[in-house]
Parts: sequence; C-alpha cells; structure tokens
Amino acid sequence: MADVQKTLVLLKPDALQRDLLGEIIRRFELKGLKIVGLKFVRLSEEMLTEHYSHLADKPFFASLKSFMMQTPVVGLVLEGIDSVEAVRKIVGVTNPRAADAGTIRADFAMNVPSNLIHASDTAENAAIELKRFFKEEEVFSYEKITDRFQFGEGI
Ligand code: IDP
Ligand code: MG
Repeated sequence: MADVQKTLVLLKPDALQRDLLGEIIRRFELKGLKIVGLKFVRLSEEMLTEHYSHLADKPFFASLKSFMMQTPVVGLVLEGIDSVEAVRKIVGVTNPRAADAGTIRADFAMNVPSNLIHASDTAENAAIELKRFFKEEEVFSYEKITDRFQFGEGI
C-alpha cells in the first residue's frame, strides 16, 4: 500500500571526488522527493561494519569499508510516497554496467564499489539506517505546496 516514507541516502566518496554531489541531489529534487535531512558524515569503521553487516563474509568487505572512509560522505533523508522504492529506481542496480540507462549509476559509473550512492533497500532498513546516521533533531518537517494536493490512496 502507498505510504509516505523517509529513506536514507549516502553520497559515497566517489560522488564527492567526481564533483557529482549537486547533479545527484538535483535528480532527487527534480523527481519531487523532499529533502528532510542533509549533512556531511565522516564514517567510522564501526558504523560501516554495522551498515554493511550483510556483506561481512565477502572478500571485499575490508576494502569496501576503506573505500567508504576515503573522504566524508553526504547523508540525505528523502521523504515521499513509497520513497524507498522511488529512490532505488532512480539510483539503479548495484552493478552500474547492468543498471538501466537513465539511472544515476548507469549514467555516471562503471564499477563497484564506485557506484556513487547508498540507498536503503526496504522501509524496515530505511528506519534503521536513518537512526544510524541522523539524530532526531537533524530530520526536519516542513510543508511544500505540492504536498497539499495528493489525491486518492497515494496516487
Ligand atoms: P546496494 O548498494 O545496491 O544496496 P549491496 O549489495 O547492499 O548493494 O552492496 C553494498 C555496496 O557494496 C555496493 O553498493 C557496492 O559499493 C559494494 N559491493 C557490492 N558488491 C560488490 C563486489 O562484488 N565487489 C566490490 N564491491 C561490492
Ligand atoms: Mg544495500
């Protein structure tokens, strides 16, 4: 069922190094996702061990963590109807060469781990990840005019 959700996005060190922060944020804005949180985060080894725990047994786990600690990352909280799925669609699948043309990963990346973005994959994980990276007072609530005219069951 359609549902207003918040989802967590991290713009990875390769996005910062390649001057793609503005371009990526612009795509989320133009889609109509509401930015309700935005900040720099310096990731620690502990945070990443937790964040990527589903990959702990992979041979690339240590290098993935080093990759993510090269520079600060930019954290975003994006709000909208079914925003978890909407954001994942805009981002594209993990391997940028397999991602659909028009997605951010397809348009700007060639390889993992340099696929520019982390985006929560389920509503349940979004809630956990949001708490991992943002304090309650860093997530904002405000009205946009477009919020006022939503019809039916989140259509
Ligand atoms: P996702 O970012 O699309 O959700 P996950 O499977 O959760 O993909 O993997 C997290 C991140 O780990 C990926 O975005 C990518 O940066 C990195 N990664 C995933 N698979 C590989 C791999 O086979 N080699 C190197 N890095 C990988
Ligand atoms: Mg993932």
